[in-house]
Amino acid sequence: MMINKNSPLPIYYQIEEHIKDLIDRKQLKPGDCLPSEREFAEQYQVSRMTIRQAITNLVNSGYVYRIKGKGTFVADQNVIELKLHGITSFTENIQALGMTPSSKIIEFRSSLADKNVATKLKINENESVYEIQRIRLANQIPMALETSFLSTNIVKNLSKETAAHSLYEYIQKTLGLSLKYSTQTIEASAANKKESELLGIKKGSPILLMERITFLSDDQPIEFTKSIYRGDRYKFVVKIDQDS
Ligand code: 16G
Repeated sequence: MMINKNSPLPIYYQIEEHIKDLIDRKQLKPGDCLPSEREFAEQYQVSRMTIRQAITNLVNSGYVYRIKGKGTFVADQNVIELKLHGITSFTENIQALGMTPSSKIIEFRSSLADKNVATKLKINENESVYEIQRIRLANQIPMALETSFLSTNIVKNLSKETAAHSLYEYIQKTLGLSLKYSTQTIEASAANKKESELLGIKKGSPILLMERITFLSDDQPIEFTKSIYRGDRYKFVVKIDQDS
């Protein structure tokens, strides 16, 4: 692509528009990694500062996102419509939409339940729990950050490999437990620095904060999850019955 250095349009803007064009025409597809700043600078014969400005603007407009230490990727512009009736896992939801789910484990450990976690799981304070924090991705794009607490007495022998795959599949298929119902709250918030970095969004971006407790048929809580979902990616659908 030719950059017109005599144009009244700033060079970073011309580059920005060119990359947008490649994304809109699907020459760069969601999940694709962009060339590095250095490569771009060589390609366009401009400084790395100029490239950085163009990419920062693309990040801010949601066209691309950065993952620390990895690079810059083309964002999927799709918004996920998630039905809130029925207990479905992240893995199932993403697969049902024809996308590929994956997880990046930030934390996997057994710890002692603090007061809040103990109350939510109806166990004693300082009882042992699994604490799992995962970035949940769809087609390699970070969608949510989930922190789950599960009692080690009920969910036995949980491994990091299992957590990297599907927790609900393990609970239901391997342990043979059936999930009966969940209670869930949803509230609006803004991403802090750490959350924005993990999710590849701008600090202060809208997020949805969710807390879910899932119960077995004997009203025993099995999981307490605090989640952060990207506000630009999720839309929730609720079925409302006349007589409920
Ligand atoms: C959903 C649940 C989460 C659960 C996860 C299990 C919310 C809002 N929803 O995302 O509590 O831990 O599914 O998914 O938190 P997995 O079976 O794919 O691990």
